[in-house]
Amino acid sequence: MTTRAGFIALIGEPNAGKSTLLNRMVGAKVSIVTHKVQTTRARIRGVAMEGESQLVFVDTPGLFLPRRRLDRAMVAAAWGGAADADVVVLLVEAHRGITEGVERILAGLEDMGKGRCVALAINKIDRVQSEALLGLTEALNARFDFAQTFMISAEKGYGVEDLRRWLAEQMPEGPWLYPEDQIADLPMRMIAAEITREKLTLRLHQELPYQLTVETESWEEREDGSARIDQIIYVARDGHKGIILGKKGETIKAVSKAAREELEEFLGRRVHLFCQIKVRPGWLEEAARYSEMGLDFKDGNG
Ligand SMILES: Nc1nc2c(ncn2[C@@H]2O[C@H](COP(=O)(O)OP(=O)(O)OP(=O)(O)O)[C@@H](O)[C@H]2O)c(=O)[nH]1
Ligand SMILES: [Mg+2]
Repeated sequence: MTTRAGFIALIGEPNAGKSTLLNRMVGAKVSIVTHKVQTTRARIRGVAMEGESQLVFVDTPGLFLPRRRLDRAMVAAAWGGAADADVVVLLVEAHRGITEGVERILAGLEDMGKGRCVALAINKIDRVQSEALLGLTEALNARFDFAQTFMISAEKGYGVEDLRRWLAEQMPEGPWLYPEDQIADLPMRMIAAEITREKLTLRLHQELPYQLTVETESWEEREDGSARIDQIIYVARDGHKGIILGKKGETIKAVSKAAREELEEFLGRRVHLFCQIKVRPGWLEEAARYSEMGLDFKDGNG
């Protein structure tokens, strides 16, 4: 049997459903998902097997017009993921169609040059009438030379099998890149930090989720089989600390509980999770914070 293996970058506007698709392909939640834009911050790899093909999916941050250093580093990571991939899958939201943001991404794909295999996945088809999809498919294919078009719902799973089978055929021949049973290529400490960041993002309003970062400070394996995990939530302002704590510490308590429960399910054992909030006005300009997130600090230079 000839084996195949390669990288597939999932790109698109923030909120297009890239992380949802990655998780569905992998069959486990390795990348966090929220209803808010700019959830994913770094490239996250998930591994799936399809017959003799190994598909390494690269989830990327959404592509948008960056303003801050963090935004620029995120967008650079996304384009970097696309440049390194064997196949690029562009996700476009069915109900939003060709937005300004999609136009900008198409221009970026043109700039990447010909010869790259780019597929189109119109996502969230569960949200529209099927008649609307034909027009959108035609309009997008008139704008860019896609190798193939798929209509999917990453959330409901529609069309995902077809996409996976097609991707498997596109992978170059070669040995598998990861052990057959590996599903993610992300340190556990980072997955743990991401889970806490997801719970914070789901609970906090407006800009606050974009002004914080979570790091796993220590991870201790205990004799009784449980793990003690200590995390730091960095915020930029004193007032933010109060909001995250909540009345009588209720907010942070609820966040830690939700994160701990998910971690326990993921790890299949007991977890003791301790989250501490630190006010650090300059964290968005600190190189160490970026490497913890898996981003290149220099990419954020304006
Ligand atoms: N109705 C519907 N919602 C979806 C579908 N796929 C994803 N979503 C929702 O869209 C929202 C964003 O999904 P994500 O997977 O976090 O999107 P993303 O592209 O990774 O977003 P960023 O990381 O911010 O760039 C979540 O609320 C998902 O549940 C789908 O097929 N149908
Ligand atoms: Mg994402």
